[in-house]
Amino acid sequence: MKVILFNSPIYNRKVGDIEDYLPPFGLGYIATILQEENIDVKIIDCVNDNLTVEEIISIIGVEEPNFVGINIFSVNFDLIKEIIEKCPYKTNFLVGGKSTKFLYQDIINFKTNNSISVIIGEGEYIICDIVKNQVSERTKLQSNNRFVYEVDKDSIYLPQDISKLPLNRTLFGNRSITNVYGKIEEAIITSRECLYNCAFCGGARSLNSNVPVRERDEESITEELTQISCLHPETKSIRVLDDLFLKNRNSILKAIKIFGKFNFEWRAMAHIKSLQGSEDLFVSLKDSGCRELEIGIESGNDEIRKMVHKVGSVEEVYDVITRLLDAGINVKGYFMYGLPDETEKECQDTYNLALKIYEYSQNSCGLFRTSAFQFRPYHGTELYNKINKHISFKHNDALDELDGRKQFNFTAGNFSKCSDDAINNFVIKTNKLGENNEFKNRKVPEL
Ligand code: B12
Ligand code: SF4
Repeated sequence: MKVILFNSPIYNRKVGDIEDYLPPFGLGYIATILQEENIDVKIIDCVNDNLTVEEIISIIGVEEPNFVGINIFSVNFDLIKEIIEKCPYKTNFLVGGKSTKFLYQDIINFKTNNSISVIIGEGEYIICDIVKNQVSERTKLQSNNRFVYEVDKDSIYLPQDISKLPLNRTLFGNRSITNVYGKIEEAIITSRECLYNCAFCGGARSLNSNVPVRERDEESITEELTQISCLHPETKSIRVLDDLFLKNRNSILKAIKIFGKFNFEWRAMAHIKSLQGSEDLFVSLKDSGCRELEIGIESGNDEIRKMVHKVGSVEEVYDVITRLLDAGINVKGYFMYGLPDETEKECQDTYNLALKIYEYSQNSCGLFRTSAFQFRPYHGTELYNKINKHISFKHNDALDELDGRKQFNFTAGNFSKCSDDAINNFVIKTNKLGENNEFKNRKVPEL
């Protein structure tokens, strides 16, 4: 039995200048469990390896896998359809990822004689039984050689305790990334599902209420960090990719304790409301190695923030972030422009907030940098449903001047009250804010 898992391509062409990409963790967890079951499995990362549809299909022809697993996103739906429909070789397709919940009806209609199994939810346990043809739960939908499985809170295939899930990082090959601070970095995931409910996000709680939020315990995270130190001793920094590592005061204390045992610098996603009230811990957080927190600020206008259910007011955002900067913790702020019916004035409010924080950071110990996007409606999200029309994605070449960000510059159109040029300008000038602040040249205090 042979399985190939493809981290799906996001471009429909070769890209000239290769950027740094994170390895596909979801596929890593799946491949690890398949390996433990003695199934021959490999991961091919089409994004990192810059593979075209034709190249992917020819790999399937050469390797002759019994199963081809592939993840699908809103932005690359058409590419996955093309791969599956154009593949002339006999195999069985497995399609997974966050968006399958809203796309499965379309996926099972792809035109191919090969079988297609769509997995909604977490794939590592069910995939073993699919491959061995011994699934013990009913399909959500089945017709001819099309199968839809759903792994929700009632499924025996849901990993209830994610502290016990193994991840064989050697499956990713040597993928260390040098971060913006010049440190060799590995990423980890410490939780699944999110507590928050942002109207633009496929991970929002209201869309995933049939799957519980789960976190890894201290021992499990410590073990993974120890493994990283052994496997990649050159690693100097850890990036925590999930949203809940610092979800409240207790988890901040847990983070300080875990990283206190290592010599790593670390960076993590965080939320204003999760940090508020724990400002007294910021210095200890910094002392444990916390170099940077990445915060989804999104908008600098309170009405827009309410509309997208972003918790915390503009004032609270400013307060918490300036306190972090005072404590010497750097902040990366994410911003979004072009939300449905957003006006130029509302976009300007967002830019003004970014600018105000940036100006504050000029005289603080911590640095501030930015990452700005054009809003994109992802299938199934509240804003997607509000827009309620057929959406297709294409690359926005107008943003190509921004270094290292092409992988994120997709657009599905403009749903705001601003012109395309205005949105592009806001995205470009907000991204450049971070660059302008001599970020890379300034002597950042070493920990
Ligand atoms: C961290 C993250 C990233 C990171 C790292 C992703 C990675 N390489 O692992 C980065 C920044 C690289 C990233 C990139 C993108 N991301 Co992202 N990302 C996330 C985030 C916050 C967490 C994902 C995660 O790691 N979860 C933990 C792992 C273990 O779970 P998982 O990846 O979902 O995989 C599990 C299941 O989904 C399933 N599964 C996944 N793939 C497959 C495949 C098969 C065959 C099977 C059977 C099962 C299966 O089983 C896995 C194990 O349980 C989610 C939001 C969220 N809360 O989930 C968004 C999210 C998944 N991303 C999203 C998007 C759109 C993207 C991009 C397309 C953005 C872009 N460039 O335009 C790219 C895709 C690039 C690519 N091909 O990898 C959307 C997807 C929505 C949608 N409808 O498409 C989400 C939901 C966020 C959002 N804003 O709505 N992302
Ligand atoms: S954007 Fe982040 S905080 Fe908001 S729902 Fe999605 S994963 Fe949660």
